[in-house]
Amino acid sequence: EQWEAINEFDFADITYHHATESGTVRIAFDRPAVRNAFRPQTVDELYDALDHAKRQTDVGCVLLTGNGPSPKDGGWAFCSGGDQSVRGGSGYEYNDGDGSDAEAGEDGPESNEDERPKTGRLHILEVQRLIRHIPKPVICVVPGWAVGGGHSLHVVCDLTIASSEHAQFLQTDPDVASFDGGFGSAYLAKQIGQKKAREVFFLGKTYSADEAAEMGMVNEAVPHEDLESTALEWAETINAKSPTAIRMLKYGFNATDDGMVGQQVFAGEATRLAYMTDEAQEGREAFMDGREPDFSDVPWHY
Ligand code: 1HA
Repeated sequence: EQWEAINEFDFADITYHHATESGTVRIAFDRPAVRNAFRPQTVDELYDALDHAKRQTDVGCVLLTGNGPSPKDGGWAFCSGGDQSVRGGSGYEYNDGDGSDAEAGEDGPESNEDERPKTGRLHILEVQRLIRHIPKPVICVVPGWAVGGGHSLHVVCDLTIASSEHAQFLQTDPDVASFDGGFGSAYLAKQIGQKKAREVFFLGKTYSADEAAEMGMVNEAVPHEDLESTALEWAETINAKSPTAIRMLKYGFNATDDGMVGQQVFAGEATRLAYMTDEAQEGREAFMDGREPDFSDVPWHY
């Protein structure tokens, strides 16, 4: 078995695994009967898993995917976006025991009912930002539908690999009176061009994995049976490279589109590197010793 479950969480809507032979984790939507639509609990769990993966210093890459096929009809999905059955007046709402939470079991949402927000939530955008800022590549592995907010998640990931047979890319946001006016659309336009991105949202056509690769929003379409092994190989290739270089490159790619926050994240990493120099030691030690710092030996590099 190439995957080992990470058991310290009690997830109901996602699964979380560590590769046995490399520093890669696999986070998967696990609601295949609804094409892996996300409800608030799903988003909370996804955030926690990504945040955990972020903190693991032996993890280089994250695979984000969807489990399948559907037990109902055999259909495959990465994610079909927000669960429309729990969408209320101000966002997606926690659902109180009307049957739709039944699969969560005893330790599901009922157990922490008091902590659950009373207002609707749109916090998938926080997950988007985490994917964007996590200091390691996130590879989106698309085994089937990537739709609506699920499509936008693939857009935000660093790389996307898709099943030649089953992956389908579709933007339904305007059909359900929703709109991702951030990364889901504007960043997509950076990937595939303005005209094509407007087509994706305004016409709502369905694109195959090959078409999506041709457009430049998917890196590669591969046979379904090779999808996960190829993704794992990509991750292993990346994991063998310099962690600092990969991190600086990710933040370098982000910076131009992330404004001052992009600069801040990139600069934070530069600060970390600077703290490792003799110069930084001298600055700190001089302060602690109560003397003026002596930087006279430090070269003015050119
Ligand atoms: O835009 C945003 C946001 C923007 C800003 C800030 C936050 C945002 C957060 C979320 C979103 C969005 O995600 S809006 C877009 C929401 N998603 C959709 O509009 C997609 C709706 N689903 C579909 O169009 C289709 O189901 C499909 C293209 C994904 C698959 O079609 P297919 O293969 O024909 O299967 P289908 O029979 O339609 O679906 C299988 C089952 O999954 C159905 O349930 P069943 O009849 O078996 O009981 C279907 O109802 C269910 N299902 C699929 N997608 C969703 C869903 N149930 C709830 N929510 C879904 N999104």
